[in-house]
Amino acid sequence: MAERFFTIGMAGHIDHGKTSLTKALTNIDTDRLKEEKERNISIELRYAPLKLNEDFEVSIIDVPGHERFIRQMVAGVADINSSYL
Ligand SMILES: Nc1nc2c(ncn2[C@@H]2O[C@H](COP(=O)(O)OP(=O)(O)OP(=O)(O)O)[C@@H](O)[C@H]2O)c(=O)[nH]1
Ligand SMILES: [Mg+2]
Repeated sequence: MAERFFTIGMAGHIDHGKTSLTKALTNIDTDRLKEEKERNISIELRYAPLKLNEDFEVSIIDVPGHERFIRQMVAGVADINSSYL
């Protein structure tokens, strides 16, 4: 089991490549809904694990950027520990 865990909140402006960056890092497509595919937009928050080595794991939270889905965005980022900021 890894000894160090980090969380990355992939939050930001709509269409700025959050989901693309998540996919590039983890090979996980966090836009899985049919509507997300059709509109090329994130609607739900999703998690993508990234195990870097035996001791070091990252959990990426990819959240929507469109203001209409701000509740999903807040739900995703609200629990991120900000004490290191
Ligand atoms: N040219 C260019 N296009 C990019 C880049 N990153 C993403 N895109 C394109 O921009 C579009 C939106 O990318 P997404 O990764 O879905 O953007 P997002 O920030 O997750 O969008 P929302 O979750 O809807 O806020 C897609 O068509 C991507 O192919 C980049 O670095 N360069
Ligand atoms: Mg997205």
